[in-house]
Amino acid sequence: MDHIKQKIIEIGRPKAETVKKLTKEYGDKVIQEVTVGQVLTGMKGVVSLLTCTSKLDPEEGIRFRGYTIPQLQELLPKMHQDGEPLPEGLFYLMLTGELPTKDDVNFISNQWAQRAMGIPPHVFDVINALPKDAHPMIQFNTAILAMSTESQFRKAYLAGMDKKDYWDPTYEGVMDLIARLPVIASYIYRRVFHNENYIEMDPSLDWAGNLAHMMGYEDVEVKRLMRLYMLIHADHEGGNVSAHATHLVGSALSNPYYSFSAGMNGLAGPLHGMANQNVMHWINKMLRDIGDENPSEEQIRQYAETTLSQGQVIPGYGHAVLRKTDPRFTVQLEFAKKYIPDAPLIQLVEKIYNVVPEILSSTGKVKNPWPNVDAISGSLLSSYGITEYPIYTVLFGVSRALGVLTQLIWDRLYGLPIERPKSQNLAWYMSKVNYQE
Ligand code: NMX
Ligand code: MLT
Repeated sequence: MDHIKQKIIEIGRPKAETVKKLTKEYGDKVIQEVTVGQVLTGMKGVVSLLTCTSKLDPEEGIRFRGYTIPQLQELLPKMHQDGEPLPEGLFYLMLTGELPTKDDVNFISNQWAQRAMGIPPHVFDVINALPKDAHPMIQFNTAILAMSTESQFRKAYLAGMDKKDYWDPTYEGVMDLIARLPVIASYIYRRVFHNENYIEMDPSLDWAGNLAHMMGYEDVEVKRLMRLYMLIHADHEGGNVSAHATHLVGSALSNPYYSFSAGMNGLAGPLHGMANQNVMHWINKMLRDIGDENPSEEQIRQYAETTLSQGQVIPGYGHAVLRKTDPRFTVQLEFAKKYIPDAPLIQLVEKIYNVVPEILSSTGKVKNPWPNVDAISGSLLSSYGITEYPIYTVLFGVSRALGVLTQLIWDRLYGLPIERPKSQNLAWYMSKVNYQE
């Protein structure tokens, strides 16, 4: 057994005991009241999940196991001192709760490079059977499901396994899956956008660097951007659609592939991960409609108001939890200012940032008028030549695997049962508040 699995046992077993005792001894303790409004607006603020990998503060943004993104940029091991942290280190942190050494990160990099080689040929056959113009998220998710033939969990479960060991084949599946996602994502990218001109992986490279390499980008800055992108999209506590869907499906003891696939179906929604592609459509339509590559703030204001008047959302703005500018937006803007300060798309993103929050606030209903992670990620990728917008949500998904699949391992360590909230019909809610039609 390798040292990471050893560590998981050391940390996980006492925590599982704590969960058991909390359930048994404090199971009846009331922690919160739930309002009708919360139920009818997507369960916002209802505390009902156990997730330790990261926590989202509405004012501050995300902390991964207590660390902000700027702190991770300081503390996690890097490929180059002046570069971005390796996402392998964030995976280790989310999994164990401890900061990794460079050796830990190298160990994970090597594991993922080895495991990436093992994708069975039928997975590529399945992708190739889809039309090339099928959205990359359809291709990505189909490949994830096709890989589930490899599930160690299923085999171990059928062979008979003690509940307390569920985490082990889950961990093996998660490691295989994360290792293989960059190969799948870049295969789809090269299939759809680069004439099936595939690029072999370079086992000497790190996980995110390899993704850039296999997509066809050798530039050092693109590799740095990819490491940053993979870092910041990895996790957003447990209640976002992709994390919650992965957890829910996983609670039926569905294997990591089925569970992650559920999460990716959610990520493909325009209110979640697909917003990064839609931001670029919104920007391009604005430039076309205005007929100027360099619109004024007043022109942007008018265009944004038209979007709202047509009953549409402004993609990249708003959030279900955040009430300030997303730190994931800020860190990408800082990256852009460091490396490509004159990029026209980034300047446009800043102009939009100057205008849109005020317009959204003036509606009186938008709870958070500030930009989220998606308001800039596509413009940054585009500025480096990755202009094929439909691949953006796939890249988000590759990164999101790190968080939601670590959460799944912890679900198994904690021994969490099947999730099954109670639903009621409309008459029940009406009777609760004596509502008469
Ligand atoms: N543009 C226009 N209207 C908005 C926006 C926006 N960006 N954000 C919220 N609203 C509206 C929302 O549609 C709702 O309208 P109505 O009452 O008519 O149904 C009202 O404001 C209240 O919504 P909130 O409570 O502020 O937001 P909610 O928690 O329901 O939704 C989002 C959160 C993120 C789904 C929403 O802000 C949105 O649709 N944003 C645009 C899409 C987007 O950028 N999604 C990506 C989120 C991050 N991610 O990667 O997942
Ligand atoms: C995410 O990264 O999952 C999004 O910001 C959505 C969320 O947190 O609800």
